[in-house]
This record gives sequence, C-alpha cells and structure tokens, in this order.
Amino acid sequence: MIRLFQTNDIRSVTELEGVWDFAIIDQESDRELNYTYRLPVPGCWEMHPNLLTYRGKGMYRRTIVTDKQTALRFVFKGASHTAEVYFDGEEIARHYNAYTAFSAVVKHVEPGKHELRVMVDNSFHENSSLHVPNDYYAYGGLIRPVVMEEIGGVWLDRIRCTPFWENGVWGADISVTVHSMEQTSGLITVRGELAGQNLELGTGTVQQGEPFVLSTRHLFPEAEPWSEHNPSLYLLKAKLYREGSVEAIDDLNERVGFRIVSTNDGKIQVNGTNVVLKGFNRHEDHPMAGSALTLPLMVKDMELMRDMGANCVRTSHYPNDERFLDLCDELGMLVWEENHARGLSLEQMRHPRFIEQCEAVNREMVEQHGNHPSIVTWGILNECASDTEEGREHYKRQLEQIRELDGSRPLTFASDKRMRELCFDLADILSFNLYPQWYTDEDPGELIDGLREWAQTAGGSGKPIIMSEFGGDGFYGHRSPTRVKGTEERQADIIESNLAAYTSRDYISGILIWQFCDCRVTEEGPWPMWRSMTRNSKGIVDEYRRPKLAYSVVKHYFEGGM
Ligand code: ADA
Repeated sequence: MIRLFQTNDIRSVTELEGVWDFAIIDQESDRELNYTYRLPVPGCWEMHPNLLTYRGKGMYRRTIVTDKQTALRFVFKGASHTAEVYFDGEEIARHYNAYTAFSAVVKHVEPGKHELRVMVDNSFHENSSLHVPNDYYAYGGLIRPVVMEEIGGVWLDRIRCTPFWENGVWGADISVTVHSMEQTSGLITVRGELAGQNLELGTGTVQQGEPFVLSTRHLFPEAEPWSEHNPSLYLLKAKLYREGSVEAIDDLNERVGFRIVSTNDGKIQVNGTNVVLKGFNRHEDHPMAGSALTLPLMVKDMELMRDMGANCVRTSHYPNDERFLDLCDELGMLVWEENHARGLSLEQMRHPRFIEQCEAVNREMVEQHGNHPSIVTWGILNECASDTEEGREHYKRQLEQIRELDGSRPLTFASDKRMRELCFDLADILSFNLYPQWYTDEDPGELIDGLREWAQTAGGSGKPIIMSEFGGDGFYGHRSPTRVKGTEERQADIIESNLAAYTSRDYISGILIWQFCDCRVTEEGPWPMWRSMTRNSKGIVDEYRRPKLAYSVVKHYFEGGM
C-alpha cells in the first residue's frame, strides 16, 4: 500500500510490490553474483536466513512490462541507504539516505519488456556521513514502497499546502510544482478542489527541464480544524489542463488539515490552545520486518502508544514512513519529525559530505512531509556537537534552511549537552535528553529545574521546554526483587520517578520517553559492548511489543492528565 488515501484519480500508478530477484554484489569485483535470492519489496534483506547480518551491496531486479509507448516515473520511498537505479542497463537515479524518497523519469519507453535494477548499499562506506555505526540498526534493502507511474509530457510533481488562520477564517497557501519534458513550451492551467471549494491554482508557461511553481492563497470559511481530538482531514485534489482543453492530462491528490502551531509564553499551542506533548521516541524496527514495518505493525505500534495515553511520537532519528505519518494524521497523534543524524561528534560533522547530505535530507523531509498536519515540529541533529562554535554553525545553517522551506512550524533539536549547550538561542523549543536515575543518580526534578534556570540565561528565555529523552534499560522478563539496573522493576522505577517529576511541572511542554520499543543496534563500533544483546533495551515494550512492567506506570501518568 502506497499511502492511506488515493494519490491519483487520473494518472496510472502501480505499486511495484512483490518478490524481486536479488543478487549479492561481490566486494572484490563490484559485480553482482547470481540472482539466487527472491526478496520481498518493500523489505529488509536481513529477514532472509542467509543475510541476517549482511552489510554490503546488493542488486534488486525485476521486469517491467508496458503495452504502449510511454514515459515512466519511478518513485522509491526508501532505499537503505545508498542506491543506484538502472533501467534497461542505463543509470537513471542515485540517492543517499534510507529515510527520504527519490524519483527518476524515463522519457521514452517502448512497448514490451524492460529491466529495472536497483543497487542498494548499506555499508558504512566512506561517502556516508549520516549512516554510521550507531545505537540503532542500518538495515539493507528497498525498505519502503516502490511506485511506477505513467506520465505525459507535462506532469504535476508535488503540492504544498500551508494552512493559516487570519481574521477568524481558515486559509491555505497552496503551491503546485509542474514539470515538462516537452521541447516546446506550453500554457497550462491547474485547477483544484479542497474542502468543498473549486480552486484556480494558476496558469503559466512551462519549459522543458525547469520546475514551474504556481502559488495561490485561498480562504476556506467552512473548514473544520484538525486537532488532536478531532483530526479532520481533507483531500486536496489538483488537476492539470493544457490551455483550451477541458480534459485534465494529469492529477495529484494530497491530504491536508487546517491547523496552526505556535509557541508563546513558554508553551506550545495548536490552534491557539496550549498542548503538552506526551509520548515516545520510536525507532522503525521489528525483529520480523527490520525497518520495513508493514501497515499492521504500524497500526499495532500506534494502538499500544495510544493505549498508554500518548498523544505524541518523535520519529527518532530520521524521517518516517509516510504511511505511519498518514496514520498519525488520521488519529490526531502529534509528531516531532526529525532529520537523520544521531550523536555525531564534531569530527564526524567534519565529514566532507556532511553539509550536503544533511541539506538533502532536510529539503526532502520538508518537501515530502510538509503537508502532514500531525507534524507539529521539525527537529535536527540529535545530540551532535552543539556545544562547540563549529558545531553551532551547522545548527544555524540547518535551522535557517528548514525555516526557509517551512516557516509554519517551530523548530527544535534534542540536546544532551546540559550547561555546555551553545545553540538554544537558535531554536524555538528547548529539548533536553537527560537520563537521571539511569546514567546518573540525579533527581530528575532538581536536574531540570536547574537546567531551566540556566537555559533562561543561555538564549532559552520564554521558550517551551520538552523532556525529549529519558529512561533506562529493562530486559524483558528479567525480574528480580533486588530491582537492580536492567530489571523490569528498576526500569519501572526510573520511568516513575521521571514521570512524577515532569508531570508535576507546569513549565514542561513535552515528555517523550526513550523509547517505545527495544531496537537492534549495529555490531560495528562500540555498540555491542555498551548494549547487552546488541539491543537498546529501553523500550517500554520489547522488540516484539510485549509490555514490560513500566507499561502500566506510563499509562497511569499519561492517562492521569497533566
Ligand atoms: C541518546 C540517544 C538515543 C539513545 C539513548 C540511550 O540520548 O539520542 O539514540 O542512544 O541516548 O539509550 O542512551
């Protein structure tokens, strides 16, 4: 399934879901060995018994059949993590980063059979600055849907809809990006439909190769707002016409909601009402699926989080599958979505590709996910070198980039730097990753009171505060009256003392537990030495989603209201 709503009524769209041929690429010769495997797409190759820990390159292959001359656009929602795409042997796309989509167009496709091959690499190669050995697993494969679309000479690439509230009426800034592959420029018109209104989205002349953007502003007096408790969604339908023609030649649907997010007086507001985010950090990980969670598994995660009373999820530490974000939109789950970077040292941030790779993921994240009303904040660079002047330059540059791409959401980053933090003045929300009672013996309440006071003088005055990570390991089934570290009892104690402290402090606008479920970590680097069972076991449910003792503690505090 591509999305939880229909993305097109006119354009022919086929999900290339199925079992594809797969060959390991030999490290020495850099050529594919025999296609001995048949792997599911979407999927992670680690789910195959021979590839449980395979790190390297692999080639996916399948046949495409067309019965007419056409142009094809392939959309890869997620290839983990470096990809090259070949159509009939010709390279048509390259992409880095597992967690954002990319596409490629083949202009002339003759009727008949064609070969689509995708090289995927999950090795920590020298050009990879963000996928590095880490406290989560870098799986291999086509982990998200692959889509094939038939397009004409002119086509709609994307729609962006940014809602606003002005003089007591809802409105939206809508922009549509059109592409042309035709040699002659042509006049086109885009018309749309949203919230029961017909819209003129603009007219203009498109030129070959240059993306053409039409921007308009509309009011929707009848629109119902989207909120946590009443997540009203609307289909925004856009249709593309050639000048003088009554038949649309292409179309694109997006699903949007009317809501605004602000920060004021140390609080976060959705539609002007203060909200407290309570929920989880979540990795896309499951022993039976890797990072390619199926829709039922996503729904299960959502049900468990909601059962505990959560209203928020942080997509730690990368942009998530669109279908999960669609679910959040439908259920009124508030989302902190963040770019892809976890715990990079200054030295790692000096990687020659770091700036370019971060900028790409930031742009793709905002362009691809900007229409989800559930996303209330964008985050960047979890626990990177924000305590150095050089690191600060990166935070500044990236926050500016995202603000330019989307001025409608507050920005944040999760810091573990305590009083060494140098970047709080750059963000709209202050987010603290602290692990009192686990990595230290500190009292959670006293710790955050002290840091809050300090932050007022360090660029954070008047800004909302989120406890973005806290928790401790609890090994599922390891119970003992000693309550030593690692037991489920001790984990429940740690969660309890943290939640008691944070829920009783009015100035806290967000409480996000590390983490929802246990996750696999990489065997490379120091991780297996630091993480028993090569797993981060701070989940409130284990990797199979079995609740630990802390589950009922969380439910008690989150459901108790705050
Ligand atoms: C960090 C980090 C998480 C995880 C966590 C932990 O704060 O952001 O990815 O590594 O600590 O378990 O220690």
